[in-house]
Amino acid sequence: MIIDIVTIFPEMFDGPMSTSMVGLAREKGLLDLRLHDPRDHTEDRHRSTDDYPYGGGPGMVMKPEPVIRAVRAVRASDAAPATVVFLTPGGEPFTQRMAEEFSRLPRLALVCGRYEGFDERSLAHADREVSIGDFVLTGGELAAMVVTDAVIRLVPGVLGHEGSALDESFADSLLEYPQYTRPAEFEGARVPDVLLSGDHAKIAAYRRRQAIIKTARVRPDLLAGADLTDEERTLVARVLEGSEDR
Ligand code: 6GU
Repeated sequence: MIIDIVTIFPEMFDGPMSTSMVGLAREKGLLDLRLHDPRDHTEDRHRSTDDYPYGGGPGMVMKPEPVIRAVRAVRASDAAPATVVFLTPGGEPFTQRMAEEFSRLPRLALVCGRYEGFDERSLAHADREVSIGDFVLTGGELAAMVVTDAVIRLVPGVLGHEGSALDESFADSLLEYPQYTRPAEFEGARVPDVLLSGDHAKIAAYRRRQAIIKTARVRPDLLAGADLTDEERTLVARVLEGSEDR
């Protein structure tokens, strides 16, 4: 998969995109990461990429020409057709479902805004506008790294164990069940006996119950999309009214 990143701070990507899973995906040739600097598409002496907002107000706005020229250059290169995503707090929320969709693309271009945002006319060149959450970052660069990480781990061959991308948080609109590793007892806290039992059906039932309890406590909003039995709905109701302990 090709991921293009359009950013005026390409050096921000050096460490995070060379480490761990993303770094490994690049070494394996499963990710071709290409950085593009809008500054290379400026013509003035100061190579400026931002300017004051028309109508006044705080901060600076990304000038349209350098951004659009960089996006055009990405679209024009014939390696593969690119889906162009502008990263902005005003975009649609990034989700696991969107990560799965992006992971099936041959080429994804992530365009990072800085300052107070993009000139509205730049956004006409976007296939999608995406935000990574309800908070404001100083720029889209960290969001681009978040999206790259979430997407690349879903590309076949990147994770060692293919199942680990499936049986996890959000796969079934549930948070993940609690995990334990050795030692079996740590500072007085024991790993639940069922996990040491070797009874796989019992373990699966225990994990599903724990995932439902955790989701009901922390993210009850997710349960609207979960496929629950009547018995599981009763469990949710008991957690929400506070009568379910464990
Ligand atoms: Cl994509 N960009 C910025 N600047 N802030 C954000 C964001 C993106 N997503 C959440 N906050």
